[in-house]
Formats: sequence, structure tokens, C-alpha cells
Amino acid sequence: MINLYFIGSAGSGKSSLTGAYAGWMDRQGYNSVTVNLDPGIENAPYVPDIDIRDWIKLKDIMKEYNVGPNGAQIIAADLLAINITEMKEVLDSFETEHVIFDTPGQMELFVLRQSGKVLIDSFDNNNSLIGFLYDPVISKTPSGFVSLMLQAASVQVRFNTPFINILTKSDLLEEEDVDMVVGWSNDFSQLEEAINSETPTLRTQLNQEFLSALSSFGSSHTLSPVSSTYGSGMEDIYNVVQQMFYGGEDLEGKRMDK
Ligand SMILES: Nc1nc2c(ncn2[C@@H]2O[C@H](COP(=O)(O)OP(=O)(O)O)[C@@H](O)[C@H]2O)c(=O)[nH]1
Ligand SMILES: [Mg+2]
Repeated sequence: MINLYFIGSAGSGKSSLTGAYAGWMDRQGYNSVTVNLDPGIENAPYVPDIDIRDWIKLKDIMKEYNVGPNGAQIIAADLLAINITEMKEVLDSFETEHVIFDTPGQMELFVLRQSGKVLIDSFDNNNSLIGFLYDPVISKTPSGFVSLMLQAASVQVRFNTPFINILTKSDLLEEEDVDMVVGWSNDFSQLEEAINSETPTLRTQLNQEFLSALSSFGSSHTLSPVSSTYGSGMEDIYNVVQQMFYGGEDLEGKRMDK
């Protein structure tokens, strides 16, 4: 079983991608299970197979602890750990090769508080993979792009699992901007050049040496552009996942097993 976690800043498209990717898998004949870990999700763009809201309700927490919505999010993040065993039991009742986790809206609640790490470890760290989402509007400027690389590196340090980088909502960018951002992700000289012209004062700090050191965290592998709205790029995610876990072996056989 492969556990794929979509992680990224608030609004980067985690929930939409969970729905779009699960839908794509389904149409290909691959079985998957979706898990919503965001107790504050609103207008979920998919129907989760397993839903943290069955255990944790923000409204109840606000009442019980007498806190506002932000405080409730933090308490909810900590309560996540308590419900892992039960969630795991439910998950075990599904027979599937692929589990897709939609993580809480505010990335730091999952990444920095203890329960996110506890959850990934208890759901089998050896078969886990993080899909780190790059928001296109932030990625479009060199300084925004490097900031996201730094975030990705911190996620990588925290969870220490294989990593794929995804440029979401690619339909919001001009094609040439998608090419430019993808270019930065696989050629640091292009990125360095862009940084130099945007913020010359950062040229000494953000040099190629620094950028390639960042890449050793696995945070700068080529970005895969996707659009959940148009369903594009889903196959690329699937292929990268297969590549990582099965060395690219064709999974037609596995599909037939289902
Ligand atoms: N144009 C476009 N908008 C998207 C796409 N994916 C998500 N969005 C929008 O971006 C906003 C945030 O998406 P959401 O999936 O809720 O992000 P999350 O907070 O990371 O879960 C919503 O308004 C979505 O409709 C996409 O591929 N294209
Ligand atoms: Mg969401």
C-alpha cells in the first residue's frame, strides 16, 4: 500500500488535487482510498472515503475548549494523534494499493505539530510519499519560488520520506510561465539568473551552490505541472509514484489483479 500525502500552503490546491487525482485513478481502473485529515474543510471538492470530521468537529472543540476557530484548528491538529488507531482500522477494511491523504488547510498544523509525524509514521513510513504542492501564483516570482523550495526542504527534513514536487493550478499560468517555473526547478543557473534580475541584493546568498544544496533535500526535483480543474498532469504524478516505488515497472499486471 502506498500512502501519498498532499502537503502545501493554505489554498495551494491539496483538496482539489486529492479529488482530481482520485477521480483520474478511478477512471484508469486503479483503486484508491481518499482520507480527509482537515477538520476545517469546507465545500470539499470530493467525497472522502475516510473523514477526520467523523472523529473531530471544529464546532464541538470551540464549545468544549471555549476557543475561536484558529484555536480550535490547533487543538484539532493535536487531537488527530488520538484518533489514528481508529482511522487505521477503518483504512484496513479497504483493499487498496493507493491511499491519498488530504492534509489540513494550514500546512504548519500538520508539518510542525507532533501529530502529523506520528500519523505518517503509524500509517507506515516506509510506504509513504509526500506530494509537495507549489502554488502557481507564488512560484511565478523567483523569490516566491525559492521560499517554496525552503518550505519543501523543511517538510522533507521533518518527515524524511520520498518527495515529489507538483506545480498546481497550472491553468492559471501562461504556458511560457509554466515552462519558466519548471525550468527553474531543473536548472539552477536559470533560477540564479532570475533571482539576480529580481533581487540583485540576494545574489550572493542565493547562489547556485546554495540552491543545489537545497536540492539535496529532494526539494528541487523537477516540478510536475497539474491542473485539477482540467484534470491535466495526473498521469505524471502516477508515473513518478510508480517510478519511486516500483522502479518504473509497468503496473498493467497489478491492475489486472484488482
Ligand atoms: N484554476 C484552478 N483553480 C484551482 C485548481 N485547484 C484548486 N483551485 C482553486 O484553488 C482554491 C483552493 O483549493 P483547495 O483545493 O481548497 O486548496 P487547499 O487549501 O490546499 O486544500 C479553490 O478555490 C479551488 O477551486 C486548479 O487546478 N485550477
Ligand atoms: Mg483543503
